[in-house]
Amino acid sequence: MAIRPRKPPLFRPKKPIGRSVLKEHRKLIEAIDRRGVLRGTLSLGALALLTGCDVSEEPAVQSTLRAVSAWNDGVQSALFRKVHLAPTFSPSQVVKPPRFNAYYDIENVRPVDGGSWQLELAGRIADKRPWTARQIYRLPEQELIIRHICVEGWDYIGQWSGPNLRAFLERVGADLSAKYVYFICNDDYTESIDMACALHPQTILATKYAGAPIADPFGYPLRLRTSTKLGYKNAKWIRTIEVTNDFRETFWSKQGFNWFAGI
Ligand SMILES: Nc1nc2c(c(=O)[nH]1)N[C@H]1C(S)=C(S)[C@@H](COP(=O)(O)O)O[C@H]1N2
Ligand SMILES: [Mo]
Repeated sequence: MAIRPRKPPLFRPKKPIGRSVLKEHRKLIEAIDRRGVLRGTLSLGALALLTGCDVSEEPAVQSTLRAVSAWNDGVQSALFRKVHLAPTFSPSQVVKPPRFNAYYDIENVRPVDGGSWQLELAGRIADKRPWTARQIYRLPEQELIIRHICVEGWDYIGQWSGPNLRAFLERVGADLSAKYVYFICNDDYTESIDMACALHPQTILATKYAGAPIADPFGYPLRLRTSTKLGYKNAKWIRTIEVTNDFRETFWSKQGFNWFAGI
């Protein structure tokens, strides 16, 4: 699928991604190269995604996006099966507060009332009883200190914790052989991930940032944090989780951005 944004470029990069991203992903880049996936223009784009090189220029961001899309989803899935762990960092590197982004400005965030909020479950899940925030916050937590990479060309290291998504899906009797996990959000944003990403050991339903409940702009009471996808796959203010075999376009994929958006 080629990227054809219907509107003028939405993203205006503010800060180039550091060279360290290149170092962190060197092994992965080499692994991909060995299998001959990166060729010609594709290699430039794919490397740009993983390295963040040259994404300080808007045309470069666009070409990166185009290349990401050209990077066949099936190939990406095949690579993923090797289970690459994303690099993790130390607490001293964590940016506080996290850096905000949404398809609207921070002033327009509508906070979710954690007291009345419920997580709804849909699709191929045996136990669809809704969850309160209190119930979710009582589940065992996993902490991830990982880099968030937005296609706008900026990144930051964040410290997220909350229940492991795989453990949660197992607990509610989700069909783990289904293809997709969808997230419908309180702001009517939608995102979905492939099941391999949902089951990845570094994918969590985040409830906390730097040890405290996530603040309103960053997805309170519940958001996704996956270490293997671009920023926009990390749905904030989750209202419904659905497990399904049906592919549906999501908020950004409808606008031409790559649906897979990761490794
Ligand atoms: N519900 C919802 N989730 C969302 C978005 C959004 O607009 N609505 N924006 C996405 C984008 S583009 C990014 S980069 C990250 C930003 O997360 P942060 O504000 O915690 O850094 O959230 C993602 N999740
Ligand atoms: Mo983003």
